[in-house]
Amino acid sequence: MKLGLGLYGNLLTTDNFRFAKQAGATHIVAHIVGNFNKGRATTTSGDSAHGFGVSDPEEHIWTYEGMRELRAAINAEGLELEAIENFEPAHWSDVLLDGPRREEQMALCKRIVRDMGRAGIRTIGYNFSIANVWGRETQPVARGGALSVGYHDPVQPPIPVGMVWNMVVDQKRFDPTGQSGTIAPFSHEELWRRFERFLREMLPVAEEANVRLALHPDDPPLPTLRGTPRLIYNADYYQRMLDLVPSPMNTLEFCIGTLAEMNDSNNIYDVIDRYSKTGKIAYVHFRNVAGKVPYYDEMFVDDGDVDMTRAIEILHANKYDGVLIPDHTPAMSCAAPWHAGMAYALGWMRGVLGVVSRR
Ligand SMILES: [Mn+2]
Repeated sequence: MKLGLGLYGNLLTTDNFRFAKQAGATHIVAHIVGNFNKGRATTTSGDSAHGFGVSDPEEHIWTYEGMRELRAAINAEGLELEAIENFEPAHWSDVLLDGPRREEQMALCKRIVRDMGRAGIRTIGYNFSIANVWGRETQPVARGGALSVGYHDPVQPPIPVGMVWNMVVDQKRFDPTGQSGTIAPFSHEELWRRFERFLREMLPVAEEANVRLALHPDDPPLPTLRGTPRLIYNADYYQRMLDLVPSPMNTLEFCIGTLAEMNDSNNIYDVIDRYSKTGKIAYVHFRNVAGKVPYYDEMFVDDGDVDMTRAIEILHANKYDGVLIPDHTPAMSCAAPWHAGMAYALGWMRGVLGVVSRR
């Protein structure tokens, strides 16, 4: 297994590539959407009215040149770019909503996947979600009073028009009060129908480009959020997704934290065992939690409900050979809260990986 670090857009700097290398990582996952791209939030759910901010479909990073430059900058520090994470909501809002610009947006998403292949980036993580991550609050709930995010069953206002994936995709139509209209509820089967259509059109392009589409489960994993259905809120639905359109490029962005938050009948160790045996895990979000929806908090890697050493042992036993990244971590009380949290998680993971890999 390989150790990676996920970096938000504003953190994709030479210093942070060196930080990752110094902490023992060999791979980078670039998460390049949202407020994260603008030097603001790194651990919260963003502003309650505006979510993660305005989605800008024109960012240079989404061009072939932008991707090639990003990969070259990472390679220059002796690291590999493992994946880009998430399409910009403005790239595919009408794919998610089945809106009038769907065809044009599908063409754009296909262009991005083709350009990723040309630039030598082999994986795009994505989350086929209308509401995305929403409703978490930051509190001093992790060990030693470390600030961490959690979900505590908040009241769920409907999503205003002009917002998708917890970002503003249409500033002209967006009204944060929702008085100009909200996204109407629709069925889970309709969401699966949209998702299947997306996969059937995208996977042939992904196969040709040799780029894996890696699906993140819905976080928080509730059946509905803000009145809209969720796709992967029960671990069994990952199998439904793999069976829906079989393809070597139809893969999982396997988020152990989200899977552990699921209030389903599955045991997290069985879930890790079952899916690592399929060979369909593109990469792993390695994160611990306490609780399940609708009440949970994110914890330090060695301090939640999940025995993360056992998680690594299962992955190793099933010959998973991909990348693990820490996902989020609580922020540590010091001058560099995010970096300290990540260095702690990376060091812990590297130690356990070293021991387990000798068995
Ligand atoms: Mn995750």
